[in-house]
Formats: sequence, structure tokens, C-alpha cells
Amino acid sequence: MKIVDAKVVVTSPGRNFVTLQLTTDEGITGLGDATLNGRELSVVSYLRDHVVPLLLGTDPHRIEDTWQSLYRGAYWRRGPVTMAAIAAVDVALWDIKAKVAGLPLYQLLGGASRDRVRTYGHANGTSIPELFDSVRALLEQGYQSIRIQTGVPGLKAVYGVHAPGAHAANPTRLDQRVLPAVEDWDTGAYLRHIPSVFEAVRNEFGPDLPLLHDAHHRLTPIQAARLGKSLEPYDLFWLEDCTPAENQDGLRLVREHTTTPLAIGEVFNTVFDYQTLVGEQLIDYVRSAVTHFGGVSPLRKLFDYAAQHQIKSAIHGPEDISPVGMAAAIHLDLAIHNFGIQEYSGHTDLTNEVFRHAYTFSDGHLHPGEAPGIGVELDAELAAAHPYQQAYLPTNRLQDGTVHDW
Ligand code: KDG
Ligand code: MG
Repeated sequence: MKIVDAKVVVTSPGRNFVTLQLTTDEGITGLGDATLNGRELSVVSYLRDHVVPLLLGTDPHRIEDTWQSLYRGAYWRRGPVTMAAIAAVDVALWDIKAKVAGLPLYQLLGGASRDRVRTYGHANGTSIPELFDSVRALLEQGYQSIRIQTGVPGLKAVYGVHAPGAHAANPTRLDQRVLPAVEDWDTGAYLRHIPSVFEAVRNEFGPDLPLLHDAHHRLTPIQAARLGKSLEPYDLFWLEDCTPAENQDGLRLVREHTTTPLAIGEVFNTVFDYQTLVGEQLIDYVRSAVTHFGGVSPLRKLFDYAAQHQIKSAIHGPEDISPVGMAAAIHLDLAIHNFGIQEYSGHTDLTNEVFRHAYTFSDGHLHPGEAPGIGVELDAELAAAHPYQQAYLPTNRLQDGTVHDW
């Protein structure tokens, strides 16, 4: 079997998605997600200009060999653009292999280790009453674990809670340019406010509901240690990205001071980013996405490494992972032993029409479905009717104007 065609499809049914579609000489197609939020076209070029010419004529069954040749052969290793491009190839090849076998991908990964995949959803509110309404809406949708993000008094916009007009999907327009929205930040105000939010949520929803929180890389290790400690009475499922993740050594200090479980890694793209964190058991959950970590093949290896240190999976699953990336994640979630939880925000109806998928959500859980492959079909016409729209993630500044981590 040979790869005879490789298309890179960019579509924006509400937000941008980049998809690689490989076709074999036997007419079998495979899809892979290469979406890198806010930097989408860099991955499109990497794939179209540098990877597609290497793939044409090769055997789609040689997944590991293709992965190694794209990773090692480029000489320039790692980084989000490279690893998103390689991820799309890896997932598209797994999709083809599983379709040839006539099996859903999870069967090729060892079969199901559980009946269904537990998820968490996002509750956001500028105020406590608004946050409670958001939690109630998620509970009605069936979610059984909930991430809590709130506004902070004195700040106009906080990660996960956007003031009207400040959302990433509605960036500020200046002349003809599209510019990122600029949000404001005050670490002291945040640290003083967040424990009272969790106290209020526990008082309202009781002790049993698993609660998560994402600090989005905004704290120093000592600030993160203080936050983890102050949240201990509220028994969090995890505190996520409490400090900029590339400073692996900083997590030792956080770990020494708090028993709040820690989740890290959505911006990581290789196992090397986790060496200290996993090797010294400084975290409890690894957060990388199939889409940004080079695909199913290397993420499976990371999870096996993490398992040796009693660390569980928690694949990144915001709206900017396409249904193709989400499907690949759900197959992996079902198959591995050390599954922790899957982030799941769902997609708009239009996105689900562009990417028709076999995976289903009910009762707070996902299942990948039984369709051969990853179980996603791309509607190319509908995708073409919604072309790329330039968009940026917001940026973040302290009140004196200094740029801060977003
Ligand atoms: O593109 C950036 C988003 O994926 C990120 O802000 C989402 O932190 C995130 C999360 O935990 O889902
Ligand atoms: Mg996050």
C-alpha cells in the first residue's frame, strides 16, 4: 500500500482547525489534527511544504519508522510546530491502519481497559452566582467533574472568564489588522480571592463533586505553593499549570509545600519536557494532547513512563483540539491502564457537521464508538465553505503594563 495524496485542510467553522488527510492507492483515507491555536498557518506550511513531499509514495503501515524519520530526519527537533505536524501524520497513519484492520483504533492499542472515559467540563463565572449557574448547567448536561474558573474583584478579565468582547474568538480589530485582546492581571488579588471561591462552591455543591482549577502558568513556585496549601481544605481533584511549566525544577518547591494534586503539560511536546516532573514524581497528571505531542505513538510511551511513577493521564481537550484530535485522544484514554480523566468542552454543531464523529458523550463520559479507524469523517465541501480567519489568543499585562504569562 502507498500514500498517493496528502491534503492539508484549514477550516474555521467558528474557530480555526488544521487537518491532514492522507489517501492510499487503495482509496483508504486517514485524518490527523494539526491545530496550533493562534499559530495555525505555521503548521500548514510545515506540512504542505516540508512533510507532504516526503510522504507521497511511502507505506502507510510503517507508522513508527515514519515518525522516527520525520522527528530525527529534520535535524531540528521538538517544538510545537514540528510536533503538531508530526502528530497529524501519526494519527492519520493510525486511522488508516485501523481502517484496514476493520477495527476501532482502541482495539489496536490493546483493547478497552475500561467501559467509558470520565471527563471534566468548564464552569466559568465573573461572579459567584454566575459561577454557580454555570456549575448547575454542567451538572444538567451530565458532567460529574468540574473545572472552576472565576473573575477576580478588580480585574476585567481572568483566564477562563472573559469580559464581553474580550474573548479569543473576538479579538480587537485595529484598522485592517486582527490583534490579540489584552487582559489584566494581579497575582495578589487572585491569591486572596480563589480560596473563598472554592469555599463557596463546596458550601453550595457539597464535598463529593470533583473540582479542578487552572492557574494557567501565572504564579511563581512559592506563590503556587501558597495557593496549593490554601486550597487543601477544599479537596481539589487537581491544581493545573500552577507555574510556568518549562521550569521543571520549580515544581520541587511546590510539591514540598502542598498535598493538592498537580497537573502539568498542555504546552509540552516531548517526553524530555517531563523528565524531572515524572522521574521525581513531582506531579500527579500529565496533560499533553495527542495533537501537540507528536501523536498517539509518543503519547502512549509517555503514559507508560508516567505509569511507573503512579502518574495518570489527563489529555488536554479544549475547543481548539479538533474532533479529529479529540477522537484520537478518546481511543487512547480507553486503552491505557493509567487513565486519569479527559478534558472535554465539546464543539459547536457546525464543527460537528464538518467533522462527523463516532464518539459520543453521555452521563459525563465519552466513548470512541466502534467505527473502524478513529471514527471521524471530514465534510470537505462544508470545510471549504468556512475558510481560515486570523485569530490570536489573548495576551496578559499587569496593572502597570508589564507583560505577564497568559
Ligand atoms: O489554546 C490555548 C488553550 O488550549 C488553553 O488556554 C486551554 O488551558 C487550557 C485548558 O486547560 O484547556
Ligand atoms: Mg490548561
